[in-house]
Amino acid sequence: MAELILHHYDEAPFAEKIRLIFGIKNLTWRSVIQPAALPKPHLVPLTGGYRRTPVLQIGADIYCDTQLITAVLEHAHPQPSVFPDGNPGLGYALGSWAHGPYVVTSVALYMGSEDPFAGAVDLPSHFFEDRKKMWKTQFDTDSLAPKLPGLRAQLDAHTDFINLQLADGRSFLTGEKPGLADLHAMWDPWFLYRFAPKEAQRAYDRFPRIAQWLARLVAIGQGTRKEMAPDAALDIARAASPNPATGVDQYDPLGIKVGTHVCVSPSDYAEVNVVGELVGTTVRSVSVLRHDPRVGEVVVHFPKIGYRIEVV
Ligand SMILES: N[C@@H](CCC(=O)N[C@@H](CS)C(=O)NCC(=O)O)C(=O)O
Repeated sequence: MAELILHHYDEAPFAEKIRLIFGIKNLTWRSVIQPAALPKPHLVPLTGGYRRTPVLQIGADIYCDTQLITAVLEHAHPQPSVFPDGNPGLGYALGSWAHGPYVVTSVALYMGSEDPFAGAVDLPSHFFEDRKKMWKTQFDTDSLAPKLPGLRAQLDAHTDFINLQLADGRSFLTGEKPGLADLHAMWDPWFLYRFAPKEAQRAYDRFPRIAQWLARLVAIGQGTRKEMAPDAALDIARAASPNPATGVDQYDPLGIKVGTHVCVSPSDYAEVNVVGELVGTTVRSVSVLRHDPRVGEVVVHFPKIGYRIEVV
């Protein structure tokens, strides 16, 4: 198998999920640092416009979104599993909670906080403006101030789910081993401690088990990480051929034939039309072939959940 190349930046909480999966599975991977805000000239040739973080590259196959990246890694490296309790369906389904209301609440708290640069994070100066635009389908940053108490109440109710799981003294949410449920749930404290420390203190100080659990997760480490220059990753894509196409899933309800031009876009935030030829679907994913002057032929894979797929 070609090397695992993760396009990310260190402050990205969604990327931390995948870095910790590398840690749980003790994998060796290449790290390509991409900018935290647009423009992303070394990412877009691979993805066709998708700008979110992280993206996993394996040769000329490009996997977008942590839902799909997790499934790819779990399939290729089943042990140790990210479902130590033997409940993969529940683990994946929890992503719809985490990536929706749970994450959006914390991001809105951060964007609405008085000093959204209070944390010791290394971010470009246009980061805030970039995120204001990116999150506009979920909330209007300029009118968040009066909503902060309500958002804090929402966050506390979500946090209580974590407390309920940890209440019996277990090390991780589903038992003594870490798994995807932990990675979904840790997003918000991991993010808020870095980006909005005062909000984090307010939310988590009274629950010592949260900080202890977070420390156990961070201690897993990232596996073996080796840096790679962005141009080298683009060269690897150009030199490689995508995996053979799988064709359309026999039960696929979309009714789109292989070879049809489609556009795929996130349907929640950071919408963008990634256009290509449909080469395959599975019950949970869609794959499109693109031709790019810098990287040649690449296949970009997306999960179906959270993405719109339309004929163009
Ligand atoms: N559903 C996506 C969400 C990814 C996401 O929103 N990532 C944040 C960073 S942690 C992002 O893309 N921010 C904008 C950017 O990096 O350009 C996933 O699970 O991968």
